[in-house]
Amino acid sequence: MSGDPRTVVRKFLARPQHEGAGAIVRRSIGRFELKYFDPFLVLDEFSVTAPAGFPDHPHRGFETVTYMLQGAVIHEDFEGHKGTIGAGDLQWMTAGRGIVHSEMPASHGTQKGLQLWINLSDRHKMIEPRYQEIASTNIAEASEDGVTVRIIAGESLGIHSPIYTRTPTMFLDFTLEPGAYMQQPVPESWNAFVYVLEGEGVFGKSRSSSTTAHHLLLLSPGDRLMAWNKSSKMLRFILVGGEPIGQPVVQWGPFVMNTQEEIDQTIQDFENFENGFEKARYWRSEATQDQEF
Ligand code: FJE
Ligand code: FE
Repeated sequence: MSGDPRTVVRKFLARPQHEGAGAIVRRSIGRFELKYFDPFLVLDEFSVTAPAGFPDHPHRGFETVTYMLQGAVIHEDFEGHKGTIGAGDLQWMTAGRGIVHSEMPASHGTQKGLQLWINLSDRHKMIEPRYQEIASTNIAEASEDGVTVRIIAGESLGIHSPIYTRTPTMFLDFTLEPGAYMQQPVPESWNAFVYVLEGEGVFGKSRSSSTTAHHLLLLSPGDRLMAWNKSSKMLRFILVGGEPIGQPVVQWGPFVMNTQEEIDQTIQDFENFENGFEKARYWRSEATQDQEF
């Protein structure tokens, strides 16, 4: 038996705003009008040009997914984990009980990407931090009838991503040639959205109006998404879905817990270098040291 296709229920344009140290983000999820789309806390399309960036800062209680679109960022954390995330590369970071890191441009020019924050359920908020990294060349890609999909998380066209998602999540990067049509199953009970990166597309119903870059579309319940490229240019968008956690969310900047008490405890842990923040006491990123305060 087949359910109903998903339709567009809300549409947001993500306008540029300042974040971090001189960085610019187009924030769709996580802004005032859309604080939380369970399990998603933040979706930023970011743009950084040196010396701007995201210098040393902590995280606890969720995952950050960084997917580069242009250029590269260097990340380094207080465990000594360091690397470059280049165009098309993926970093799936489970902050768990605590990470302190910096995310800075790797070279001259403008570096662009997407960063998605995925909440963790109460059982997983304090797990050990973990990274899953995939270089662009190793991200599985499938093509069919003018549709190309890069499988970041979840499954499409019979291909499974190796990424382990603590909170069940799918993350697909679609490119549709002019005239192409796609249909993608999405688990019925999940929350799902589309974020358009390039071109213009028609989503949900064939007769609906088209959507251009930097727009977020929240989708109704349903078992699949349909999309059309009726334009003469390439259409690129991401389709992301996740199983709702259904728990209270208390956020204080980079800390996301279930209760105010847990947030107070987290701030104390961070200030006292305890419960996962031990290594923050003497650590400064090389990127920050280089600035010689
Ligand atoms: C953060 C402000 C921030 N979006 N997109 C406050 F800017 C950040 C932060 C980021 C970020 C980093 C990258 Cl590489 C891409 C981003 C926000 O680092 F974590 C808090 N708390
Ligand atoms: Fe960060």
